Amino acid sequence: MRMSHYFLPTLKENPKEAEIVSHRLMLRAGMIKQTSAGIYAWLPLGHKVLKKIEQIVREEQDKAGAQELLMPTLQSADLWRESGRYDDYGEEMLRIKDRGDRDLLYGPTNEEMITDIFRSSVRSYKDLPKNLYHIQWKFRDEIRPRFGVMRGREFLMKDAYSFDLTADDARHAYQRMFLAYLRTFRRMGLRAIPMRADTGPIGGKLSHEFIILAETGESEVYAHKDWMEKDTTAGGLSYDDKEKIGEFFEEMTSLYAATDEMHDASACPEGDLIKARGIEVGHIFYFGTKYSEAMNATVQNKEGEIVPVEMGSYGIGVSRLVGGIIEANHDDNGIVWPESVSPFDIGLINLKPRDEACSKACDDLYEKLKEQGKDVLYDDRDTQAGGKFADMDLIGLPWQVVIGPRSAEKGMAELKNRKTGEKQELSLESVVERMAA
Ligand code: P5A
Repeated sequence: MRMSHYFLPTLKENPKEAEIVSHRLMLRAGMIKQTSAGIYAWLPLGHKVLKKIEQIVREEQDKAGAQELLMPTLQSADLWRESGRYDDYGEEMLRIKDRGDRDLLYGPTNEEMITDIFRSSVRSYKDLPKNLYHIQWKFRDEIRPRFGVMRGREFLMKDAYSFDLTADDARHAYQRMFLAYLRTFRRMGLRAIPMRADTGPIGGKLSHEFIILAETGESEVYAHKDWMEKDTTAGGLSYDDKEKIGEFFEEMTSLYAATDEMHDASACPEGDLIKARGIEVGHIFYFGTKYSEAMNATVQNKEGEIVPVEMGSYGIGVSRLVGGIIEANHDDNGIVWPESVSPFDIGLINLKPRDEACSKACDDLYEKLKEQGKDVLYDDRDTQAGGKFADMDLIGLPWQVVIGPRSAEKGMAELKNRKTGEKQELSLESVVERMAA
């Protein structure tokens, strides 16, 4: 993408309304624009990151055996009357009337709708287990939307729902998602700690929040210090290995970590305990038959009895993750994207577009890198070098390639690693080789 054509409205000054670094940087890097309180338009650069995160979430859900579908944002209030949550959910729910005076709502979550989809077609234990998910916009009329996309009113969530015959099977479904979540967050370069959590309006008894530590986090959390080094990827562990997944879950949950509401200091020696602030990027629930009983979602078991299905639900804050990843990856000059979610692979800076040889070298390199399948943001604007460096650092692509008239003459370029700041003089061919590797 040529920057001279790209819609990238960067800002030099810090916007006054932004209280935390990720919000400031997202506005300054031209990633988002607020359209109403807690509601954002995703501009091209922000949209690319959102889609990358969404894709990692999707791939890891699919690997864990969940199946993607897509439910609407608008829901009928009647479903929520069946579960009893229409009145319980309170002011956070955006209620709408259609022209026929029927009550609708903009979904804050989809337990009721998925339970309705399930009950309308599944009859037998032979159809179980199932895990269905979608990645869809949600609306919660938060009293205090703040910190940009971190606590929005409209936000993108991945929500999965598991259906099982027995409580034991449901616990296994929960453990698989637990593992899938750890793998998902690691792929984004995040250390997310699973913490025992309160179930709130979703309900049930067993619940974990996945928390990344950050000074700007909204909640107070407690964790054993060993979490800072713990390997949470469970490499080699197969989703078919039920027993090992159970053991992995036991191992992970035996190391202490809890949110404020669930904290019990007697469960962890004071000297080993870390008290910190955290950002909740995911939340999983096992709530058994809460919805299936209320909404009559039943199957026939092996003995021919009709029983309510055992359910769980599993959320990831996809749009919140964009902010969360920036909180964990930035410096004084801007964002430092992990490669897996970076909006482009490489930023190419042409220091002097009016210089014919310099532009030729840049244009050639741009084409070669694209041939290698690299996504390149090419700063071909006829503007001051200082501003180009600043913009490129601000938007945080992992690699920068800089070419000026002098280096072009020698067939050389400067390759900079955004994270370490390390710079290297390389021939143009070596740049292509290095980037392709
Ligand atoms: C689990 C999936 C649920 O809604 N029902 C379906 C369950 N859980 S949750 O914890 O309430 O939300 C899941 C994740 O969504 C993100 N999130 C938000 N992101 C941005 N702005 C918000 N206002 C917001 N509220 C929730 C969080 O990452 C949360 O873990």
